[in-house]
Amino acid sequence: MSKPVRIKAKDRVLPHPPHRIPLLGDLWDLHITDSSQWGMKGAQRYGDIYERNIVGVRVTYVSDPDLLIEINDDRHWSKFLGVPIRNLREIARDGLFTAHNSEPNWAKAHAILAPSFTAQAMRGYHQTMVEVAGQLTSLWQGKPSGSWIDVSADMNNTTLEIIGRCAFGYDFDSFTDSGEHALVSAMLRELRYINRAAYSHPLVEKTVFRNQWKQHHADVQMVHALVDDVVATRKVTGPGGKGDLLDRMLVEADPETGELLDDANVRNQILTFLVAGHETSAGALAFALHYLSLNPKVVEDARREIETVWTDGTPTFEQVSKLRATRRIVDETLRLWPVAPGYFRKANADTMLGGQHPFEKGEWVFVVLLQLHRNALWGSDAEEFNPDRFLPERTRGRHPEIYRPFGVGMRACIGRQFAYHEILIVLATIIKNFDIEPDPDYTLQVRETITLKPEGLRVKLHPRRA
Ligand code: MNH
Repeated sequence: MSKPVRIKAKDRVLPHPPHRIPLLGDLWDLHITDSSQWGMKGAQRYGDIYERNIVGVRVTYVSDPDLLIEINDDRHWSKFLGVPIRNLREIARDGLFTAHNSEPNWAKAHAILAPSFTAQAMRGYHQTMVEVAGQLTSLWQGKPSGSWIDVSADMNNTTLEIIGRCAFGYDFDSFTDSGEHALVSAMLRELRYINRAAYSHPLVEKTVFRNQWKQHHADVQMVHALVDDVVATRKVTGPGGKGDLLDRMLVEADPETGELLDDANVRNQILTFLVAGHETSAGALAFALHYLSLNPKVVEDARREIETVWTDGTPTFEQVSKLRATRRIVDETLRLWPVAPGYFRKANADTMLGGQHPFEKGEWVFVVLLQLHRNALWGSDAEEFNPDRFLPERTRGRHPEIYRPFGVGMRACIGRQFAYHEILIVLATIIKNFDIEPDPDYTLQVRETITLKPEGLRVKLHPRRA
């Protein structure tokens, strides 16, 4: 009989950057402002499983699709709140995205909210999405043909309007020149702060960055108070009219316990949707416009289909899922630039990953989606933008773990259908109404603020005749 394998973290030997030094480890090789892209480059140098040791903390990077068969299985590995996500808890506390599996509010909120995020539930948000896409179109059509468009800014406004209205009936009035809404300014300032201070120490924050730190705490309080106020008002006035997520959260009970979400948790969920459902979709749209500006042939194919499907100029609910070519553009964009560039998982028990890498219970890995999506299984042209990869005949038989832009398992993105529905509507509306001209001087530069976005991207738009 063979002896059971002993799992000892110290027996785990993985490739790592050269010149590892005592105590500090690979600290010299830590990149804070582009950590995911650096994680991808590391995989290209050291392999699909490697590590960096940061002052004794071992960070394991995984992008091997076969290892992901184990890691993506909730029975063996589960969601871990890595530093960037843990820091978001200051805003969203035990909201869906930032809750530990063990917190009772996760299962409760998931059960209450899941029915509001099915493909069919998108009927309820469809009209709002079409309206916002229409407002964006009017804004752009009002500019002289050939005006420069700040892509990230306009996409952020678009998705913020959509999620604000669909989550809690809130109109941020982003498309007028009335200035940024106070809630938006505070929230964006918080996100920037959290991002900047991600690996800092409270003592440093309270001294060196004292003013920022105070502002941050004031912002957290202000944002919480503002949303609490909306919730309190809604409880008095009753349903908001169009039937948003807030309405549902105030009346839907957990099927297990019969309990409603408490008020603080309702607020945490609204902030979660604003944070998780805003810059992600906006980033996806911005990257898509970058590639479309460079690939007129892809635009043409998609446009032909849009014009056949949208018989009335704007889409009905059913017509959105018929936009196969636009959908392939979105899928290919999220392959190259999964705007949530990775996720963390921790071992539920001592385990021998792939039969050869020992991980003790609680040890964690970072899944490098950016590299997984460029794996050799995608072909030798994996770096190129080619929506045809997502033609049905080419996706059939694909490795099951080779494409995970929305994560996986019980903690996968609850907003996936929402994201597809809004992105398809907005992108198809743009393709239908505008020709997109690239900035010849632009080379793609990707900025990381937890999510990815194309830095400094601008395009010229030329309205098309109806
Ligand atoms: Mn989203 C979780 C990607 C749009 C709300 N989202 C996740 C995860 C990924 C992700 C990856 C899993 C993270 C992890 O395992 O730690 N999300 C995306 C992408 C887009 C996106 C690529 C758009 C493109 N997400 C949205 C939208 C919403 C949303 C839109 C809301 C309307 N996402 C969530 C929530 C979670 C999540 C909530 C957490 C779900 C849970 O843990 O129960």
